[in-house]
Amino acid sequence: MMVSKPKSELQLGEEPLRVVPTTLELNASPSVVGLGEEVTLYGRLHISKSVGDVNDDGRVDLYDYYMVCMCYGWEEGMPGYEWCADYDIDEDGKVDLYDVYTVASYFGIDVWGKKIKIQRYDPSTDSWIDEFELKADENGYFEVSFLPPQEVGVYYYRAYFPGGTYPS
Ligand SMILES: [Ca+2]
Ligand SMILES: [Ca+2]
Repeated sequence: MMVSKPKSELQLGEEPLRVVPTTLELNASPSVVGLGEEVTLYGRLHISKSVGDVNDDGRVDLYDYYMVCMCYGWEEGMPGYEWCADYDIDEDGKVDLYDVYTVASYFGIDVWGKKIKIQRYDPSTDSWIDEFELKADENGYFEVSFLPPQEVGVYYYRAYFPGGTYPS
């Protein structure tokens, strides 16, 4: 009988995060498997909004840039400003060059394009080793099925999301 136990743990990158995954869940099914049986690790990545991601879809792309440019010059009190308020990124009451610049400087962030690493704990070296790399779908779900090591034991896995880095 082999025991495979999941461990859900979130590690953030060393750089200050600009795209912040708020939680990363990891589950295993089944959590106890016999020799030769597959186990499925699955989970979900929840992210918080990145600066400049005005429509909150995890990407700072042309859409965000276009929307801010569409509202360029609009100020509080002008007719239709309510519609543009979401694009006033620094919330100073006007959509101006600063807001356009902010989107431009975060342009290219794509949290769904980032790979989630599934790592296994190696007690002999007291470290986590990479087992799989996968991407979450547009709703944040990810899943991988595999054959665990063919030795009786307890295995710990975690999902690791490399911290958001600023596109250079
Ligand atoms: Ca977006
Ligand atoms: Ca503004």
